[in-house]
Amino acid sequence: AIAKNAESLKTDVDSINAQIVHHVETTLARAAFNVDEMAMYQAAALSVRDRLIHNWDVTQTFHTQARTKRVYYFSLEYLLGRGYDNALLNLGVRQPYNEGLKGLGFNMEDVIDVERDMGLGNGGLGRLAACYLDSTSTLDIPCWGYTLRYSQGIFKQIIDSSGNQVEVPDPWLENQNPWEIPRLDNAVEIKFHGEATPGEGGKGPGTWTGGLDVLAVPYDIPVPGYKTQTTNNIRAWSARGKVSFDLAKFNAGDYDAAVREAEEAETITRVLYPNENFDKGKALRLKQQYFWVAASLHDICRRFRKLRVPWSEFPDYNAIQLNDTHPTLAIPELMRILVDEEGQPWDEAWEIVRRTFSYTNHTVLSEALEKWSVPLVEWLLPRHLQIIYEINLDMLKDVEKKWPNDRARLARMSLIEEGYPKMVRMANLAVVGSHRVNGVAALHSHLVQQDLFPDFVEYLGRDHFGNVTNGVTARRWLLQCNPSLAKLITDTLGSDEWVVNLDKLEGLTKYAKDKAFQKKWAACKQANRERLCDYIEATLGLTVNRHALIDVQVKRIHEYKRQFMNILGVIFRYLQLKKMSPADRKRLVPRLSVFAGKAAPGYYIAKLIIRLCNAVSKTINADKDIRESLSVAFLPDYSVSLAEIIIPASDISEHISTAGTEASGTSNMKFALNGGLLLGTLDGANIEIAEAVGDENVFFFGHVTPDVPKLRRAHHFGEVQYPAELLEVVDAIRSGMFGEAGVFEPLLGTLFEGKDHYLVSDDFLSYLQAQKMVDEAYVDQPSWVEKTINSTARMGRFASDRAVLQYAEEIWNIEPIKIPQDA
Ligand code: 26Q
Repeated sequence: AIAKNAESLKTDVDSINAQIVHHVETTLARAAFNVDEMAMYQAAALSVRDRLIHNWDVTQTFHTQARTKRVYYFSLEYLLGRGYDNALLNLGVRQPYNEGLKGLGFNMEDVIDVERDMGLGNGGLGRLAACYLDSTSTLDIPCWGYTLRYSQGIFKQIIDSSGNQVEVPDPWLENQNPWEIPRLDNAVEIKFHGEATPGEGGKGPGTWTGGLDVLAVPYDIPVPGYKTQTTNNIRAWSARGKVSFDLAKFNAGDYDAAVREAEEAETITRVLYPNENFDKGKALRLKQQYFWVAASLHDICRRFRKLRVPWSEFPDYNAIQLNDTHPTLAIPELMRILVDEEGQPWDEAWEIVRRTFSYTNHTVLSEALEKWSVPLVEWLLPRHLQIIYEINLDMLKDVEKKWPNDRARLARMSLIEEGYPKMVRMANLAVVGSHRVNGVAALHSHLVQQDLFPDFVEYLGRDHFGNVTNGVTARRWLLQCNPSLAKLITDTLGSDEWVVNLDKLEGLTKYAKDKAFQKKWAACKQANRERLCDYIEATLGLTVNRHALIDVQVKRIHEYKRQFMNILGVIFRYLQLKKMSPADRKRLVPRLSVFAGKAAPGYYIAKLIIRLCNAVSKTINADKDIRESLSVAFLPDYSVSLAEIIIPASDISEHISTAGTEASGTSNMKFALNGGLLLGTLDGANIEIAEAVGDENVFFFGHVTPDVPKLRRAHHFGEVQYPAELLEVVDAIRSGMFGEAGVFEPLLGTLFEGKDHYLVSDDFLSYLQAQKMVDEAYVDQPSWVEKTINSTARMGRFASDRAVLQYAEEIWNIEPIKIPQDA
């Protein structure tokens, strides 16, 4: 039995103080007079860690003893952000910690603020994984995340004096991370390279010998649920060399080389690849992927063997969700374990594999679809290539039987793309190796079936494909980031049940027209606005109009997301303002345009977009005539914790991707949940958000998905008219109004000469009109506030709890299981 009444678990203020002081004096070995905010944060976090570890232990012991099915969420990214405030809220101890810290002479907000983000992800996909783990714990669904423990997470973004992005490393582990538990005794050996022989007739057990060995060391990150003891786990693998075993080298006196080889092994988990939605085919990335899935499957199979049941029951105990194609090598790896190591017949192994895996697609952009060259796979993983060939042969024979003599079809469906070199198509492998494929919003899932995998829909049937619209956790994205609004909602509804049942927000609609309520609602927004303005002043030294409408676009910088169109629109507004009389200017709604986001370090055009935003903000913010009416802020180093400041402050947020390009978007959900209205295209989850909150509460513009091919063709054939408004803006840039004009020519070039792949010129007028409608709607404040209340009230279906329950029922076949009080 685990001691439940231990001193370290008591939650009265005095006990909490004693726990913190204990960690200051022992774990940190500090004298009480030598405690700064960082030390206080660390000691407080360590006391929270003690509670998490207790709950983790109870949870894992219970799940193991109950022999329950577990879900494994394989994701190369978990963008967790900060852990401290989140853990306090989920554990229900924020209040006593607040008082405890006060008693020790510290302010809660300041202590929270010294924590570094856990930035083990790029953007949407990584943050989605973090929200889903929060939901599985909250819903009492047994789940483990598997990922890599990168020494360097997403880079820190600095903006230099010319407005360019500069990347600096993020050594997030420098200050010790209280949220991870090293499990040095659970290390796993992973091999690469070596020699492989196929099994008899292709399907018999094959062999794989030799090759470089690397150690995978697991670090466990506990994930607390909200007001439940269930604490799921994220297991993050770290690569370690095996220096002590290389006796041959030692005996040859080559100590240096032995150490160097071990060091080299550690490069596998050195750094997170900073590309989002772009595949560059680097060998080290493939090494990361195999290292990760091999270690994770080894772990899962070790746990399964202890159950002592036949392998055919593997899918009854294990569901594995593939977060995009990044973990697709898990499919041939599990085949290898079953066939080569466990002696299972091929066809039965294949059945087990397909029942175990399911695959979530996050993009239809062709440049993001993962392909690995056959020679590279053969060099790194010779046995896996043989297995992939065998899977392919089986599938193609089957397809040939169904559609005889259809060579074009075989070529399209093959797991191997012909060419020099041949390439392995990871998405095709993920589709055939899973029992279910889903997209992440209704439109996206439709495009996945219609454009990406139409042949597989015919081959595997419609039921092989489905949709699970993304969701976000209301714990972090309302309760934690917007405490004033959360309190108003709880007070108004008379209960905080909305935190775990977001549909309860619907109860706010009946106050949407209530003047007194509107006033309180607007006061929350104003306080959040001021908080963001303070932040802007502190980081950029820029003073802004604190009553301006705050218009936000924060996300990774990408051409398809069209931050370029936004900044062109800002320039247009500036030119209009310059033409007005001061009196006319005064009558307009003042604006603050906020940008933030990182560009992949090698993405030249995205970096130019950042530079243009900064150049435009420099000119506009320096213009005294305009200052009250318009200002522009590019906030450096966008992160989860910065999002927590920006999102609650926003009046309008922009989700303006070319129709059919953004799979879902998830920040759109966070903004609408926090009483911000969307300005967007008919893309991704925007469409479903409008369905939920009402068309009258969303500002839509632009062409729709079916228009896109013919518009692109028109550009190709030079049959386009550029609107005068756009040309005026382009001329302004070329005139040098925003500094050295030549710099931006390559960016401007993307609009012309048969390109404009993302249709900025086609949507620009419609975009400006939508912006005009925003200005007009904002003037009528009561009606605006009513819109924002209704928007929040109807966002219930975008809870990650709903999404996770849908996965559990439709894909994982798993049910919640509550930990009994006396466990
Ligand atoms: C692939 C190969 C090599 C190197 C890197 C990558 C790579 C890395 C990250 C490819 C894609 C990603 C991340 C993609 C991503 O974040 N997609 C977003 O996923 C969100 C959650 O579903 C959606 O809401 C967004 O629409 C989608 O863009």
